[in-house]
Amino acid sequence: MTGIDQYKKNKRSLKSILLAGSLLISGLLSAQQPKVLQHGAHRVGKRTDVEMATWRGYGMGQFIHWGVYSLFGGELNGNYYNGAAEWIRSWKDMPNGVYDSAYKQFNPSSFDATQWAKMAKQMGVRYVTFTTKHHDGFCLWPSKYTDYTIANSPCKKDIVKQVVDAYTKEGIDVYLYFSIMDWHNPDWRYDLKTKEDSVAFERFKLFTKKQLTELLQQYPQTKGLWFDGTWDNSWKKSGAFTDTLEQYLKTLHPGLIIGSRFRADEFGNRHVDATGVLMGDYEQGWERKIPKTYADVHGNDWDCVMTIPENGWGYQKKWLGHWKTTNEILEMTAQCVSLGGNFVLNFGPKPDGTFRPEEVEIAKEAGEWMKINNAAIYNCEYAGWEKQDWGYYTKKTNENKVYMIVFNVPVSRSLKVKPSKNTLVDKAYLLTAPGKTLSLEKLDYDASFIQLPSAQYKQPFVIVLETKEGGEKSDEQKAKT
Ligand code: FHN
Repeated sequence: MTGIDQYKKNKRSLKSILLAGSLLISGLLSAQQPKVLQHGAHRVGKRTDVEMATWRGYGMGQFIHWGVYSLFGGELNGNYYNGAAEWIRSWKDMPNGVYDSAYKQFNPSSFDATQWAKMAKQMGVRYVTFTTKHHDGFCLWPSKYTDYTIANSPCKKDIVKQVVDAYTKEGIDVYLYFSIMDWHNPDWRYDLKTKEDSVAFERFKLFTKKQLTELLQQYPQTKGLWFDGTWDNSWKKSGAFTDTLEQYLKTLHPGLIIGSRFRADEFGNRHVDATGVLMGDYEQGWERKIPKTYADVHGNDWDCVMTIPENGWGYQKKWLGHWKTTNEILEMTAQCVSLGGNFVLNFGPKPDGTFRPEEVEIAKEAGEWMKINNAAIYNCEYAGWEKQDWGYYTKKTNENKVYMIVFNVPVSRSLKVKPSKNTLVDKAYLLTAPGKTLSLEKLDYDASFIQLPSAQYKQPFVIVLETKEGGEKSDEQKAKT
């Protein structure tokens, strides 16, 4: 290489270093100066009011999907729909008009909202989310703004009112599910590509506002709205409207809780705005999945909604494949609460208004467990302790109590307990035997073993750890090898 070549090479590398440096600096600067959004999140961090504190403490909830789709139960002419049964209207084999006139057969002769609410109460759920209108657009309340409602079915009863009243009477808080996407309304658009689309969608937005206002005015006990069907471009292009509407609904109904599925910002971002802040009172993206670690929830409130079969929210005549056992459901509940979230289990009542026997059984078994162990689920939060293989820690909010919800007993019966920094375990005992202290065998770093009494552990169980502040942490003693 000549001296000139060497000089050019050095110049080139200097240039690329300078370019990389300036890109880095401008990147850092723009990261420090978030975009100013007009319709982004209006709060950073969790809500601190009493309504949200109640929501946070629920632990376990129930979801109910019920509507015209239940009549089909995922079946059309002997074929089973290979997808969620409540989507059957969109099945290519569904003849035009068949679904939309099926409501004329919706007559749930055995529907008894009080029985539903009592089953939920016995199961131990503390809130319910009920489908007032799913994607098919059929309203389970007699809405003034469309004819496609329960009032025009042979049922005629205001189902939403009955559910709201019955659950409220049992002390279970009610949240109303509402699909923005509405396959029945001619003004609904997936996207806004023409002037005509925009004009129709303006009408649709007004219709939506009126229906939501109607729901909140007719069912004032409602604690929150659970939105769905907000993923299409038409809604994403309506960021300003979603923002104004959310604020309007909250003014109408102070304390109202709305998750992150509702809003879009002015750039069409959903859930999280262009600056990375959650839009909504809690993260609503955990559908049929649970975060693995606390870091995954980004400091937000959240809940997980889960089906009993693998997929399918509305009634399915046949549950194909695996469906969850009560112990799996309890484990998911424990996992969610241990990561600071609520767990919500879905039920899909039959067209006659009764639940399938599997659902009744799960509600009963889960309730029996919750009756004994609910202290580890209600008003509990992330404990901040290192997860161990035996199960999940939950911490009672504002108390010095940590619960171990044990699902896997090792053959040694030794359960490792490793508290968070500056926390010591004062006392350990089984939730069912508070008078009998379990001894803690100290390990040579800041952990202990609890040796379980010899017994057959057939069900998940709870150990209470009374804690106190203190204890300097030492690093795990590693042998020098
Ligand atoms: O498409 C719906 C589905 O049918 C069901 O209602 C679930 C419940 O979370 N939400 C939608 C998919 O995200």
